Amino acid sequence: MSLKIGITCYPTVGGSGVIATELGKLLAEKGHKIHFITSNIPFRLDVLHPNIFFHQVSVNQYSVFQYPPYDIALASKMAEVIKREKLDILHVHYAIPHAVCAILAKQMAGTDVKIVTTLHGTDITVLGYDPTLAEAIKFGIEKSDVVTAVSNALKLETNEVVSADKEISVIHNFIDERVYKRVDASHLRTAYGISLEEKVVIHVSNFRKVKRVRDVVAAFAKISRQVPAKLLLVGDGPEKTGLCKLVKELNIENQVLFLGRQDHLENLYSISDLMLLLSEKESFGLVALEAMSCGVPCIGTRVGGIPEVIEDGFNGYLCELGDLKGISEKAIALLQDDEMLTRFSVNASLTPKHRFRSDVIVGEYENLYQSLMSRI
Ligand code: GMT
Repeated sequence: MSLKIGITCYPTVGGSGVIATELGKLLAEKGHKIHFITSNIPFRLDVLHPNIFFHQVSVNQYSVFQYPPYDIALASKMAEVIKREKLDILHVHYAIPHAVCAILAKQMAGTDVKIVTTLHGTDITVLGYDPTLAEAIKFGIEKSDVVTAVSNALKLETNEVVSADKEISVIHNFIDERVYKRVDASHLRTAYGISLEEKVVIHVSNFRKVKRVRDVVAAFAKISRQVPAKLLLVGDGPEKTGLCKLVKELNIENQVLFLGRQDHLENLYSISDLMLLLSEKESFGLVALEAMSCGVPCIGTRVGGIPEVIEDGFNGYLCELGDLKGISEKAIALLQDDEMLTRFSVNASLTPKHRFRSDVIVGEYENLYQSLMSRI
C-alpha cells in the first residue's frame, strides 16, 4: 500500500539528516508520497521527484519573543501538512524537539496519524544527560507510536539514560550503494599534490569535540613518520582553529589537507586508503559505512555503535579511545602491507552489501509503517 509520509529532520549537514533524506528518496522511488517538513531543504535532497514535496517551517521574529518559537512553528506546520495532505505517518528524526513537536501536531490536527521517532545518537548520548530536557525526551519517546534506534548500543544507552516505558526497535543505517562505490578519481590525487608512493588517510566529521579530531591528527603524525602519507580532513566545526595549530606544532603542515565541507564524498573516499574515526561518542558512524562502501577500511574506537559497523581485523580495526599508540601501529601495519590492505578494502566494500543493504533496511521501515497502519 502506498503511504503518505511526513519526514522531519535537521536539514543541515549531519548523519541524521542524511539518513532521513536518503530514506525519503528511496521511499519516494517505491511509490510513497514523501513530505519533508523542515526549516530548510535538507542538504541531500538534491533530486526532483514527483513523489517528493517540501514544506518549509518559518519562524516569526516578533520583538516580544525573547527566543523565536521554532518548536511551536514546526508543530503548527506539521499539523497543517498532516491535515491537508492526509498523512498516514509522521516520521521524525531526533527526539528533541521533533518527537515532542510531532505529538503536539497530532493533537492539533486531530487525526490518527502515526508517529515514528528515530533516535540517532546525540539526542540521547548528550542531551539525554541534560536535566533541562530529560522529561521532554522521555515524553517524546513514550508518546511516539514506534521508536527506532540506529544501533543496539544506542538502544541500550537510551534504556539506561531515559528509562522510558517503551520498546525500542533497532534499524541500522544504510547508504545508497549506487552513489557510494569506488570511482576513478585519480585526477584528484594529482590535483591535491598526492604522489604515487603516498598513502591517503581520511577523516570526515563536523569537527565537534566528541569526534576527537585531535587524536586523528596526533595518530596521523605517528603514522606519517613510518609511511609516506597525506591526511584529508573533511568537514568543519568548532575544533578547526585548534587543529590548525596542532598540525603546525606537529610540523606536518605539508601532509595535512583541510578540505572543509565537501559534497560528493565518494570521490574523496575513492582516492583514500584508510579512514580514521576516533570519536568518544558515536551511535553508528555513517561515514565509516560510506567509506567502506567505496573500499576504504576504517580504524575506529570501540565506542557506541562503531563495533556494529567495523569488524575488528576484517574491514578495519577497533582500538580503545585515545590509544594513539595502538591506533597508529594498526594503521602502519595495514598501510605497509599492500596484500593485507587490498584484502581489508575488499571486505570493507562488501560490508554494506552483506549487513546494511539499503533495500533491506528501507523494507524494515516500510514493514514498520505498514504494521502501524493495521493497528486499530
Ligand atoms: O555525528 C554527528 O555529530 C551528527 C549526528 C546527527 O545527529 O546527525 O550523527 C548521529 O547520527 C548519525 C546517523 O544515524 C550516526 O551515524 C552518528 O554516529 C551519530 N553521531 C553521534 O552519535 C555522535
